[in-house]
Amino acid sequence: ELWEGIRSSSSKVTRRRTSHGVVRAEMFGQLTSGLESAWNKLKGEEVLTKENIAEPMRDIRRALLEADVSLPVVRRFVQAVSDQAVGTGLIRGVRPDQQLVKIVHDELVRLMGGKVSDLVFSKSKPTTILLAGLQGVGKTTVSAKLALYLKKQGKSSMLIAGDVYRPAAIDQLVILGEQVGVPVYAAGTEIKPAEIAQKGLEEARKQNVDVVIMDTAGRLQIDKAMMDELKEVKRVLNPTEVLLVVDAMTGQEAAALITTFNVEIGITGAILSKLDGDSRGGAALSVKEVSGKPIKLVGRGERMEDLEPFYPDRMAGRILGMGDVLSFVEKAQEVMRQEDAEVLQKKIMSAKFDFNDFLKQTRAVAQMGSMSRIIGMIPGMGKVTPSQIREAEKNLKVMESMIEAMTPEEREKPELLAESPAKRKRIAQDSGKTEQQVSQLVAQLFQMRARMKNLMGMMEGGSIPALNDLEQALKSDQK
Ligand SMILES: Nc1nc2c(ncn2[C@@H]2O[C@H](COP(=O)(O)OP(=O)(O)OP(=O)(O)O)[C@@H](O)[C@H]2O)c(=O)[nH]1
Ligand SMILES: [Mg+2]
Repeated sequence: ELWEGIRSSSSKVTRRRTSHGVVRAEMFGQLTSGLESAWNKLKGEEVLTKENIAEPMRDIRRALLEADVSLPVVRRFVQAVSDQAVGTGLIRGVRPDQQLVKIVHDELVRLMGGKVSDLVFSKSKPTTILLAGLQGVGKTTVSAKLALYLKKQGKSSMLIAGDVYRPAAIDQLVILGEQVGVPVYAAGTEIKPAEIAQKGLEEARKQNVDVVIMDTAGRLQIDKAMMDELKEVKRVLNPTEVLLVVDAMTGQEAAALITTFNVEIGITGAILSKLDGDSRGGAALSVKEVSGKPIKLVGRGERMEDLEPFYPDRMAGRILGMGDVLSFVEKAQEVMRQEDAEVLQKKIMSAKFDFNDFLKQTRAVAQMGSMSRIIGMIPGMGKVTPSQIREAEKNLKVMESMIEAMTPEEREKPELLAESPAKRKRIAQDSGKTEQQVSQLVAQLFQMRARMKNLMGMMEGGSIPALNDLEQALKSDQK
């Protein structure tokens, strides 16, 4: 049964929580220090190698597993980090341990979904948000927090009290609603949640609020009754967002829970609560990778203000706790990128391929042996017939004779030929070829230039004016 695993683990969670009691460790403290030992092992190393990262990678693996990140996620993560560590050269001026910090950071960001995943708002009012989750995870608190969060963004909202199993739950929401100055729609406990949703929605439309947030009842474990109720509410509310509130302390179980809820009722994302508590990081790191659903918001305390978007990069930064190293490596990377760009620029400049280069190339080809040998070495070129090869070799000779008829200046500046039909005519006469053949050769050279630019990923505009004339000439030649 799909829920079995989660059922058995929820008791584990309770145990864990009671054993930790009220002691609140620094968020991710253990993970941070676990990772630290990885960098420390690289101090004094000159480069990153397969051998010298083995030990640090074991530390990273252990730190993640101890933080309760799910095993397949840890495996993929460690693999990705090792591949990059030995696959990418060291950034100049950056120590191997610093570079590894950066690689781990970037991979953590990717693991957590990369960018922040914003709440979605519907085009027509009201946007509806359905909150679900197990008992005590913080749904009711999050409802009010979210209303306040939206209020700060200038959006009005209304809370709907959908927990009909405890009158105290309704009171709790009413009190919190008052606290944040947001209306609460409550209809008592005698009516079905789906009906409450319906009526609440009507009321919200009447009051023209921007967002409706519905709180629902939590259960100790997932059960059919809960899922059926949520499905029913979902059908009526047609929510823009279905957010599952999960307790950060439950580690990778949170990710499994999100997967189950998503399969059962379909959710749009998660809210990770109690991240200020004794959370070891497993939930934050596993959710996206395991469930495919993003964490949209995080709760970081009991106050109404303690709700914020989930920023993967900030979270990774907090986990590593090495902001200075990260910004240093980023600066070094930026310098490298600039230098690379300059080198690339120069390459493109030098790809001012002229007829001398053209000749050099054709002669190099001749030196390497006959065309047939070379073509034979190119994969997929096996079907070229001997007569086609002879044809190609003949073409090369034709080209050579035309280039030989050019003045040194014309060879260096093919534009001169592109612009001047008279010059092309002279070359044709001197080399004993037709004007069309000369035009074709010139066009070919410009095509090669363009292709080179293309190859270097630089096709930024820059059409060659002279080429237009040449194209005209080619057309009239052909006539
Ligand atoms: N430290 C901390 N406590 C939180 C956070 N969010 C909620 N809580 C506390 O967790 C407890 C349960 O919160 P509720 O909002 O009542 O949880 P719930 O999911 O509505 O619970 P049920 O309705 O009983 O299922 C309360 O004491 C909250 O103050 C958080 O981000 N950090
Ligand atoms: Mg509640």
